[in-house]
Amino acid sequence: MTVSNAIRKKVEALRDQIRHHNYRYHVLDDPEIPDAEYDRLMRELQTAERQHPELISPDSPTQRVGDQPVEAFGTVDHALPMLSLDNAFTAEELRDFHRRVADRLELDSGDEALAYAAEPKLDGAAVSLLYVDGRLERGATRGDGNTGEDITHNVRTIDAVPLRLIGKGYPSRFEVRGEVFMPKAGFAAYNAAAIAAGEKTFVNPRNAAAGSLRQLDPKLTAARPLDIYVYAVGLVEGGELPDRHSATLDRLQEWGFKTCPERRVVKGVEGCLAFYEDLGRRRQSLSYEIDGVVYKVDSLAHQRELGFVSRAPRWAIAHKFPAQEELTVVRGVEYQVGRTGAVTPVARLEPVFVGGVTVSNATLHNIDELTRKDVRVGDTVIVRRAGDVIPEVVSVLIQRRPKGAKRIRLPRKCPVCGSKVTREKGEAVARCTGGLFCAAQRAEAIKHFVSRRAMDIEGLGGKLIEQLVAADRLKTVADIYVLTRDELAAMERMGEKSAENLISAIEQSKSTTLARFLFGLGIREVGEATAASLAAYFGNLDSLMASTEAELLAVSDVGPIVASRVRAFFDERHNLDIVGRLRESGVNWTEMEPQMAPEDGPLNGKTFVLTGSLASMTRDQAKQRIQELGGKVTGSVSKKTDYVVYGDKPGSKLTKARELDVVTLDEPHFQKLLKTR
Ligand code: D41
Repeated sequence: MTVSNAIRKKVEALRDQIRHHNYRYHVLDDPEIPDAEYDRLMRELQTAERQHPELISPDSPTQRVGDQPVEAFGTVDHALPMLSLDNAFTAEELRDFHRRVADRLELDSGDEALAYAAEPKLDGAAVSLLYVDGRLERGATRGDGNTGEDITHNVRTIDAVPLRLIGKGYPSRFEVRGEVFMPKAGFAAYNAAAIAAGEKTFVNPRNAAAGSLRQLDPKLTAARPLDIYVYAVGLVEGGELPDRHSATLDRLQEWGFKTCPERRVVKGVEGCLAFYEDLGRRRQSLSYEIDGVVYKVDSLAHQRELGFVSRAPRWAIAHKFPAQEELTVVRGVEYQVGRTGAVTPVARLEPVFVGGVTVSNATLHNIDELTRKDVRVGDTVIVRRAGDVIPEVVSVLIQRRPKGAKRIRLPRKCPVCGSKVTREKGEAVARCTGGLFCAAQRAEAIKHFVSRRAMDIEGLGGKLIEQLVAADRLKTVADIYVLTRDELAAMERMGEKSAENLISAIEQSKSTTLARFLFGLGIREVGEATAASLAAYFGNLDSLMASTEAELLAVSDVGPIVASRVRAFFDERHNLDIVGRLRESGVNWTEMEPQMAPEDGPLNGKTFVLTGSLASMTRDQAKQRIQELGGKVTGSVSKKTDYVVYGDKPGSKLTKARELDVVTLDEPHFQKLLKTR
């Protein structure tokens, strides 16, 4: 039975529609229709193809994961070799590169007019995609640059790889090159699922991308969250491409390929350096991992004139960021005891320069992590320090493990106070049961109390607190207010002057707010936002201390766990003593009208997170404005966050917000929100 022309036409029209929406979604990042509508179109096409299997063609949008597993990878000879890139690690090396380029082109080396195409250097796997008459014919890995592996069955499963090009004017046969990568969010989700399933995790997104492409069964690749940005063309037959690299990428984008949205054309070496600085600052907030910037002489005529040496073009260079991962050796594993008694394993390392600083300690997070990674003394490990996050041990190089290296176990007793260490069922965290008997917990509790967002006592630093705790001068936070000038001046590295300054800082801290005071007490589960809610709701400390769990539950932001923690804290005689002594010492705040009734501001029920610095107000001012309007400000982004407000140099919170699809507001939009409400 032959299929009528009408059906044939209808199926083709559906495919064109779907390709168009793929393009809007993947390439332009600007979908026209909701996902549900897209799904409906896909189902309609699937149904039609099921009824008329003879209409199925490999470039149909339904045919991404149709392929059977392959037995082995075929090899592919690259018609034009896939070149490698030279590296520059410093601005000086980049200037040398520019000078060489200018000299060869017989331009003035001070010439700042030379245009470079600048783009992030993605940390993924390089691939080549061959298109014949607009259809994906073959995908290959880079391999050694001359010969790669045939991974057609796998690249087809990547949604962002067009199976059929759109638009007009593409060459009849040409090869597009790019980087397949796993975005940070997908990488984290993949690893979390792998841990939960007891499977192997990927050490970094590059291995994740490369490993995913080297699957014999395309279904496995299809389940990996892969993406691609294309950055070059190889062989081109039966058509012409523009005479500039940047314009070529623009054309590729029109035909349905994704190119990196961060790419720019810059002028001269200074333009390159400015791009590098800017991207370096924003690196953390990008949704994918990059390890530097690539600059390419934009003019193809110039590229031809420059040619290449051995395997690398003379017209391009990779300018690397400082490595975020390095190898080093574990000298020992120790346990740190935090404010709440949490016992955290910390690796003491052979010092190593990573992410721009020298690192000699790295967290192992908790016992489960330590067990899973099986870190042992003497092991060679990968340490990672990304942005301003705490350095961590990523993994062990098992093959370099010295003989006889022993497994590390959770201590049964607290290394600081000797109390029992326990671990509750289902909890990853082990805790010292010593409470305020434990000097570590005491010192941490005091550090928290004096910290900037709590009582804000400048000059009472961590080292000094530890000394004072060890000397038994500080047993609880209440002892801070009986410290004397002479006593302080006698401590190590303290002079008369600094002792005096500290005494006056302590004096000044007495005038505070109830919210800061509550936060400073370090009640478990009571962070800054909860402390502020409690303070606003009750208005004064006595009502709060007298409240029942049921009353506490009426406070926005307070659930059963928080309510029981708060109640338990104030049921403890010892804590009441401390609070009483603090008040007697003169710690005070202005009592407020209790709100009691649920707040009703225009931002009522909305949760905000702030990141980066705003130009028009301080963070505290922003926070106050939000709270005045009934909103809440918390410290970390979760699915419950309504808005992330970002200013200059935002941190990883912005990345997180984008990953979780939380609404982000820049300063003008934030201002607007404050005003229109
Ligand atoms: O983002 C990348 N990893 C990237 C790699 C990029 N943006 N551009 C690249 N350009 C080239 C040339 C200049 C040779 C076309 C590259 C690579 N090569 C490359 N990737 C792996 C080896 C070389």
